[in-house]
This record gives sequence, structure tokens and C-alpha cells, in this order.
Amino acid sequence: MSIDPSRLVIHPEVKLAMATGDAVVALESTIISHGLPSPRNVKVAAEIEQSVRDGGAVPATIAIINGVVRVGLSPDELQILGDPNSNVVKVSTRDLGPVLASGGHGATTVSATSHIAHLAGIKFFATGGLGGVHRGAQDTYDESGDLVTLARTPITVTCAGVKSILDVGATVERLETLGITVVGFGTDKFPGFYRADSGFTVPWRVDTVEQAAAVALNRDAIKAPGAVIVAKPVSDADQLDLELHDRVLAEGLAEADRLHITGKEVTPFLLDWFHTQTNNQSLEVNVTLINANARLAAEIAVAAKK
Ligand code: PSU
Ligand code: MN
Repeated sequence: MSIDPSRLVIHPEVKLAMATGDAVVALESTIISHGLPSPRNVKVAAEIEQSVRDGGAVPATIAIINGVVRVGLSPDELQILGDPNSNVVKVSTRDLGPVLASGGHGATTVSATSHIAHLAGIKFFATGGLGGVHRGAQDTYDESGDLVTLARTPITVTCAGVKSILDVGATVERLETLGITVVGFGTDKFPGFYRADSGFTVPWRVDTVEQAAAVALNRDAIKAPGAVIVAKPVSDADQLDLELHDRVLAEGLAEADRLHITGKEVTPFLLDWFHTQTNNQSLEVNVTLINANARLAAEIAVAAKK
């Protein structure tokens, strides 16, 4: 596939890795610009890339810088994304055209990152949590664009499930309807991001990176159109205290409602609420799990090339 080089630039290290058949893992940038507080976000962005390297793969963080999609970023570009004063737009797939046309900066969500990674030929992607069906969606229709993109994008995404700020049961149902493969990594439970067990189950389970790679390779062989989600729970020891979690969640949902927060602002608002209201305990869980996911995605990508 030929890509217009004035619109999309693949970092030389990523290009070389792909040309030589080395493992590459895509990373999203919304988590940097809109999911984690500054200045910690820039440090975490570098740590996540290191976790991919520790797992034996080359990281390709994806974002839009000055109206150009970048697959693989320089430290300066990570800095721009993490700076609250750089006017970075949250970019889902539908926002790609307008943000490129504007010449501005954009942080890509799971949706836009999956699309770009697939376009660039990258098969593995690690993130913290997917977007999903919001609570009250039966009235608001608020369902993340992540789900429909994952329904049509053959990529393997390692994540810790979805956050309990969402309607987890409805999200699990939509993943099924949309034909998105879900496998638990070492678990039969659908992970709940801050908590290891969301209370819902997964339809498939793998226990090794070779088994996860086999699912991805067989999906490719049969050209199933949708994504494979490898759902890895945070360890029991690292998860957020249940009582704290439930209290902060209830208060955050009530506050979002009171402030009439809607649309793409809902997720960043609730993430920030969790971080401030738990005294950053949720932040530590978030950082721990994203690094674990990045490393696992790299190991699966390595296993897939054997
Ligand atoms: N869930 C998280 N952390 C995040 C996000 C989701 O636990 O940072 C980000 C991801 O980039 C995801 C996006 O793709 O939020 C979904 O936003 P929305 O619900 O507006 O589609
Ligand atoms: Mn939404």
C-alpha cells in the first residue's frame, strides 16, 4: 500500500524493523495528552516505549504533529504531546481528516491508532483500556468509536479491559455483536482496568504468548475483519482498593452528570477525577498496567514471527 509521505511518516527505526521482520508494537497517544497528568505523562510515555523494548520489540507511538501522522516519535514530539499548552486535539478515526487539514497536533485514541497502525502494516498494539459503551448509553447513544473501528481493523490489541466508568456488561455484549475477538490472558474474567475482575467473563482464554500469537496468526490466515483483544488483568496485589474504587466512581459519575459533561470530554474528565480523588493511587495502577501490557504485546509480537 502506498502512503502519501506528506501525510504519514514512519520513523526510520520503525521502518527498518518492519523491513527486516522485527517485532513492532504500536502505542496510542491520547493516554499521553488526555489520560495522564503533566508532567508525569511524558515520563510514562518514555517508560511505555522502554517496556516494549524490554519485551523485544520496537515501539511505534502514533500521533499527529503539525498536521502529519507520525508512526514512531522523537523525544521532542513526546514532549509536545505531553504539554497541556500545545493544543493537542483528541483524535478518533473520524477526526483524522480535519486535524490533518488543520495542520495542528493530535493525540490518537485506540480507534485512530488502530487505523493508522494497520495502514502502516503494524499488527500489534498495546494500550491501557479500550473505550466502550458509556453508562446511560440507552439514552445518550454514547459508545466509543473504538468499538466500531476495532470491528473492521485486523490488529491485536493488548489492554486491561475497559474501565468501570463505562457500562462494562454492555461493552462486552457490543464486542460480541461487532465480531471482535476477546481472549483473556491467564484469566477467564474480563478485566476491569483498575480491578482485575470486572464481574464479566471472557469467551476465550490463553495462558502463553505463543497461544496469543497463534490466535492472531490464525485470525490473519482466515482474514477475519476485526481485532483480537488480549485482555490482561492487573495483578491482585496492584489493583485499586475496592471500596475506594466504588466510592470514587460513584462520586465521579454524579459530578460528570452535575457538570453536564458530554461527548469526548467524558472519558478525560472521569480519568482525571479518579487520579485526583484517589490521591494518584489510580494513576499508579494505570502506569503499572500499561507498562505490563506494552511488554506483553511485545512478547506476543515476537512469538508471532517465529
Ligand atoms: N480508557 C482509559 N484510558 C484512556 C482512554 C480510555 O482507561 O486514556 C482513551 C483511549 O485513547 C481511548 C479513548 O481510545 O480514551 C476513548 O475515548 P472515547 O470514550 O471518547 O471514545
Ligand atoms: Mn463518546
